[in-house]
Amino acid sequence: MGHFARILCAVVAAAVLLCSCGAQTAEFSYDDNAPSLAEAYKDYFRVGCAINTWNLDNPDSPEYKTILKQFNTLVLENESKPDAVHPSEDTYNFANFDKFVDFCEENDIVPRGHTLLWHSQCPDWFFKDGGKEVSADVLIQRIKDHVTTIVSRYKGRVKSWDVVNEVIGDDGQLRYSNWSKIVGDYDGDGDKYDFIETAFIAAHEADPDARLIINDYSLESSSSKAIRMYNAVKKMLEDGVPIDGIGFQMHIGNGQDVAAMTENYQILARLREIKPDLVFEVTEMDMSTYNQDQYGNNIPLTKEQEELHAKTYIDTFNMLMDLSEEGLLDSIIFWGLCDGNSWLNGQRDNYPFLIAREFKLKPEFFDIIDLPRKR
Ligand code: 9MR
Repeated sequence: MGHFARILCAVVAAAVLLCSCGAQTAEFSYDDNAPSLAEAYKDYFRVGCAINTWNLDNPDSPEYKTILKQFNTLVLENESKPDAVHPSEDTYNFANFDKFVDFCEENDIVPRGHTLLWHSQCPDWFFKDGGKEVSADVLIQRIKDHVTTIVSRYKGRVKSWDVVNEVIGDDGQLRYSNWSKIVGDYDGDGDKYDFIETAFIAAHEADPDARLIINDYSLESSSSKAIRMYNAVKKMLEDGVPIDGIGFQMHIGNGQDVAAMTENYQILARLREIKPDLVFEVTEMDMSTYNQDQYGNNIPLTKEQEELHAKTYIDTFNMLMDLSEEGLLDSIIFWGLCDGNSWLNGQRDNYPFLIAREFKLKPEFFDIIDLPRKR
């Protein structure tokens, strides 16, 4: 090797060393030299998080810089739900949703819509008519108007919608809600999926290119719930309902059984026998780590718990990359920006994410960043 080539090799080696050291020494998720989750997983899936529009107010803030650095898909945590967008029959509030979609477009980020119909955070006016319970006919019309108005407004812009959220109950049956009770078996075909079908058909008519998702929790952790969802979606697909995919919320726990999750994903993957291009999205991921002493005081995680958290995340991300390689998954979303922003913090502190409070990077963040390169 000539003198010049040797110098060149040394310079390149030094630069590589500097870059990798820089990444490992990055302290915060918004640091210039911090590696990016979205970048690390670009060959597998988009990586996103749930935000609130106040996170977009200050371009110098850690949350704003973290969003741009780490994520390439986003969803609103609360501001695109029925109570926020459609508080009374004649009132739509689109200001925050508009601000969110504009921000995403300006920054090449894919926005999701969460959620068109839900039993929770849903105003009561939907179900009332002059003080009485509304009729099925009127409620069907209200569902159509609600879905059509919102989806048409963001036609071609919001690429993926949670059309309905949490319609399967914890008992494995269709959830009993005002929607299922009032609309009931409207078409007389023996099932009560009619409110769901109405919402999907209206969403598809409003934006034929949008991805329409049926979203729920515990699909990954409960085989009975996965089977119930399988049966419901199978019936609706056979009836021609335009469902494009399943949303797995993935509110999981430290030490979650990843082998069981893999099996539950495969139960729902069998829907591809009916719809070959059916997709999955991970829509609300977090990994809870409640930690209290016997007196109910918050205490820090032990080293063993932290290691278990890292291992469970590694196994989970390997499973998610497998699903991506099967062509089933192209988007995962964390339900919050960092530990301090999670809905799981209440009376008890929680540490569910890869990014800690104050946007500090945990060691497991780097494990997850390194994973795709190791496959
Ligand atoms: O994170 C949301 C929290 O701020 C709200 O108070 C709560 C109200 O129900 O909804 C939370 O988000 C939920 C999501 O919309 C649907 N799946 C479960 C999420 C966590 O509860």
